[in-house]
Amino acid sequence: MTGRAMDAAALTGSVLGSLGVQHAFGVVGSGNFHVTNALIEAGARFVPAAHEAGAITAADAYARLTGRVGVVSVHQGPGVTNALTGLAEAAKSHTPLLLLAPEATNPLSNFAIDLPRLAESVGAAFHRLTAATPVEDVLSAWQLALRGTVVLGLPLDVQSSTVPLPSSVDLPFVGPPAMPDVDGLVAALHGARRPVFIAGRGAARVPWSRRRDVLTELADRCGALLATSAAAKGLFAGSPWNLDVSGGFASPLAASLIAEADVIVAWGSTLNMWTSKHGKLIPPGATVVRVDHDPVALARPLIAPAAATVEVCGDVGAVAAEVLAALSPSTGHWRTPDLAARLAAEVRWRDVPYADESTGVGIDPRTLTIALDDMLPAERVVAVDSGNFMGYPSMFLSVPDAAGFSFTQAYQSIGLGLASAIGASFARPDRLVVAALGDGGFLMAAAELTTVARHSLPMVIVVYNDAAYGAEVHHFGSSAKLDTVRFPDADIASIARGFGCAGITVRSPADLEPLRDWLAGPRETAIVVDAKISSAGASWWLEEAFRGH
Ligand SMILES: Cc1ncc(C[n+]2csc(CCOP(=O)(O)OP(=O)(O)O)c2C)c(N)n1
Ligand SMILES: [Mg+2]
Repeated sequence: MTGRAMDAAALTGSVLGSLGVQHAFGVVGSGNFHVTNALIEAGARFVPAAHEAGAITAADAYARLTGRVGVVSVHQGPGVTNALTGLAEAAKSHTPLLLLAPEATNPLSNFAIDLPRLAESVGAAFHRLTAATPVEDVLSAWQLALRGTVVLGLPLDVQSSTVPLPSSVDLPFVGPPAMPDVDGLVAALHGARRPVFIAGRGAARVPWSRRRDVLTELADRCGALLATSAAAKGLFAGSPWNLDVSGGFASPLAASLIAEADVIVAWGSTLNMWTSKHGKLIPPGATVVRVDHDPVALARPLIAPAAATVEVCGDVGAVAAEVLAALSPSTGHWRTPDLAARLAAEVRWRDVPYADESTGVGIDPRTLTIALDDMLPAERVVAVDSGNFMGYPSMFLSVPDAAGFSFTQAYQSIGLGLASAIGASFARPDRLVVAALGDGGFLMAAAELTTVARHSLPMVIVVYNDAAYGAEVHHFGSSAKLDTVRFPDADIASIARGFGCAGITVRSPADLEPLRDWLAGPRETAIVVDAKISSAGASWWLEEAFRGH
């Protein structure tokens, strides 16, 4: 910051720049023109998106994968409301995210909306820039954003007012939380014969490597098997005791082992209906311990009755380290050589035998995904949209670690996957980003191919194309009138080429050869794989989810 006075818009951008913002995503209009330019001047790279929905979801994924606050800059009124679905997803995922939202505070303005209530309605915090204390306002919003999703209202009149620069700023000091009582957890693990750890979003937050290490060590100490929620997929990748995802995406062996647990410790996971398979993976005789830094998460009732429950409110890594120090090694556990061999042979979905339903016109999505798993480099980030197809990439593609998976599914919106992959590309330029989308979700967000092409993002975009809103087709069944959810086939490869990406059509594994060529380099543009899939029936995880509703 230089000079002794500047307008509040420039000051806002400058303060954010000095906080170390490296990337900001958005769509520029008159209301955020100055603040965005000030951010750029302060050193941030601005990524213009085609639509605010894309901008905010890219920032959300960027934040999840880097641990930095995702910064989004939009125009007032429609710019903000266009970002609303992504804002809800971020808020429900507790993503550290700051939405710079210009405000027309004159109620007679055609742009006027009730921004505080709008933010509140989707679970985001709200803070407003004032002319009196602009630096404190930005810093307070930033502090809030380090812990969750925040809308920073930037009233247009405040933005243009000249504000003095303060010589110093006082902010409250937030100390580390006190260590909770871990005796109940130590006792549960001490007596456990078949413990299972299920790590969720709270454990997989960046920086997750220390949490992963201490959880793995603690699991070794007490002989626990390791699993994650879908959102935390990859956290225990490489461990011979990794069961991968718990819940509807669990392989038969993983599900049967979790259902045999006598102690389940949920680390930063609420064990919601997805992770617990509607409670079926919580054995009635088990003790369930939930460890979470968020008291609100712990206050949620457990989805199924358990023999005993313990709640520990504290940082997952710190609690695990405390328990590790207190727990003596266990003798009676289920980590036998026999189980290790079974896990190595059967726990991955791709090793479970199936009857290939490829028809020549459409490829079996399992066959497609296994072929992709073989072809794509291991160092990858997989971003998955929502829909009937979503289990295939989540279950049949492996990822190297928790930074290898971007799962924007807390609000169950379709259409977020492509933007999530865009954010991942900026977060992890060192990895190949793979977007896995349904045709419906792709077409909802296809405008963001402009962003992909504009930034020459070398990603692989796989569209599981069944020419339908497959989830809805399967939800209502063949007896229903389904004209509203079935469509003529769209030539998505041509659409992709129109945006300047490469596009290929795939009906059999042999059709993937151009992808192999593309992977060999130089990967100058993204490649879109329009995979025409055979889809005789609903995916088994979805059938189960529908039964559960
Ligand atoms: C924004 C939004 N609109 C509508 C829905 C309802 N919905 C859930 S799944 C789905 C179909 C998705 O179709 P597609 O992306 O092709 O995936 P598929 O189910 O066919 O695999 C729809 C419309 C939703 N979840 N989100
Ligand atoms: Mg579809």
